[in-house]
Amino acid sequence: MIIPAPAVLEARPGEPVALPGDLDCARSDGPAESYSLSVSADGVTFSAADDAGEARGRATLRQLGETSGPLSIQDAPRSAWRGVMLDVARHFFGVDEVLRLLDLAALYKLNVLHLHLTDDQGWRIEVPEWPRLTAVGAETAVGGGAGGFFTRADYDRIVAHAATHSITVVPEVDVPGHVNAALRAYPELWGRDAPEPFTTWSSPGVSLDVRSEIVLRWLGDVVRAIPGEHFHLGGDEVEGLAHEDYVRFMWDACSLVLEQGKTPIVWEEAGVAKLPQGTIVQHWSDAKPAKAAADQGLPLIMSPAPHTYLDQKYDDDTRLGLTWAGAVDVRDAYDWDPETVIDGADVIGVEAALWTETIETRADIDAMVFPRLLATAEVGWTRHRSWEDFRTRLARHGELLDGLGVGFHRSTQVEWS
Ligand code: TNX
Repeated sequence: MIIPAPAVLEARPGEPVALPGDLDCARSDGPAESYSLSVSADGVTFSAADDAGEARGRATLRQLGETSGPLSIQDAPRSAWRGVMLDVARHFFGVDEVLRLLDLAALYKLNVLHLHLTDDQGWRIEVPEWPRLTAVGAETAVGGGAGGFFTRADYDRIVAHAATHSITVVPEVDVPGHVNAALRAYPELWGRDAPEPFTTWSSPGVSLDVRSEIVLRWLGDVVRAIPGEHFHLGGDEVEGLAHEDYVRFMWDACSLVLEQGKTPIVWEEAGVAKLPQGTIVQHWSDAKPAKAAADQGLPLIMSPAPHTYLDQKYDDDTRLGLTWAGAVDVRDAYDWDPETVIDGADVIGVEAALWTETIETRADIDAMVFPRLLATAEVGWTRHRSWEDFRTRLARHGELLDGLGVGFHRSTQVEWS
């Protein structure tokens, strides 16, 4: 039997065959991230096109457990971008929490961790030339908590651990809005007195003074200080800037990132601006600017809130989370097609997003991320999908997640075993 494996596997029936934990992997031809796995009474063979394919194959083996029935899998992802975003700005989560999330994301073959590193409520990454960003900007969080930040060594540890799973880390520094923490540290970035700390939900609507020459110099230092192939510039929910200033700034900021040899990413709002080719746009809520980006020929990452926002409640009884995008239960997270959301878009993949206005602890993360992230992972991994089939497979993954100490949400849409 040849099966393209789903992201969420079930063991196949048949005579059990032991799966060695330290199976060697050969290199073979095939698309990026592809692998082949064959299990029969004669033994187990495993090959992959590249390191990432080997990592995806090992994820499959881990899901299968110690034994399996006979199977022959030839597997490759549908989408090149399969991400999860963690907002460490509203509430800070340290290196251990991030490494744990990476391990869990890898088990379901995700390949991108997007860290939302800055927002009104906190600045979470060290920038050597601008020390007050962390000395002052990191000391706040939603609810008045202690805040915190990643040193460069911390960030390097995250990137190195992600690399062991062939996962790419994408840093986001949100500009020109969502910058209250940065303005407290360096009020010259808006040319007024330092604002009061902002520690509730939503946003005070402050913005950089994008006409000031200091701003692009500052941004250049920030982009240079954070390693990575990509740099996410935010660009969402900007208030108090003239349209012409906003669009010119987004062009300039994307160009600056490109000049540093990195790929710029922006939230969909920036699609109203003319953006340099090479920029990636992330859809989350409003089809109109996303479509404007697609019409410029720019590729899209799909994070539509009603399907991928992990900070939205599952249903009326969910203790945590927001409700502005409506309830997002497991079926909502699974039963949608990224290619039909924005007409004519070049969709490079999907990303689920955990905003953390209401999220404070590991238990909170677990309850909101799992099991919905498994649904997004499968949407990104394969076109061969059926909700009924998924919910049956997912039921058995409850045991796997339990065994890993993941306090997932027992959605009533799944008959957990
Ligand atoms: C909208 S999604 C935001 C975030 C909030 C989130 C809450 C996006 C680009 N902006 O700042 O945290 O809603 O659901």
